[in-house]
Amino acid sequence: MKKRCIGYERLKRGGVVLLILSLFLIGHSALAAPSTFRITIGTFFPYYSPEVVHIRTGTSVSWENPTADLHSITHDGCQTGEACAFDSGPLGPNRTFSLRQLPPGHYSYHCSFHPIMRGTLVVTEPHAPSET
Ligand SMILES: [Cu+2]
Repeated sequence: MKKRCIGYERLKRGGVVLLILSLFLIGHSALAAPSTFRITIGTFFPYYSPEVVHIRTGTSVSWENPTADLHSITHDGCQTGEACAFDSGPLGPNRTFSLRQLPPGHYSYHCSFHPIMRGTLVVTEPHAPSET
């Protein structure tokens, strides 16, 4: 009788471990595949397509350069002397620049090689009531 009780306890403990393990795996797979917003760099307008992008915090954003030229994704603040939020540096053909964990804000950016190339990235909180 006592032996049977121990066996049941062991089974119950095993079930709890399995439950925790499955929850961990679900959480892990969600982390392994974060959503990414893709922006394509072009030689003609819009140079960053789409030109204006709205994302939620936690969403990654990546810029792909399918052109034959060097470009950059440079936050305007890097040039004006304000806070420099991001700067890809020279991004060669077929290269990708990715950003994640960007704080909420309104980021205007440009290409340091071709100042005519401009884009805007707006990052908002997941439950922000509205944006300005
Ligand atoms: Cu450029």
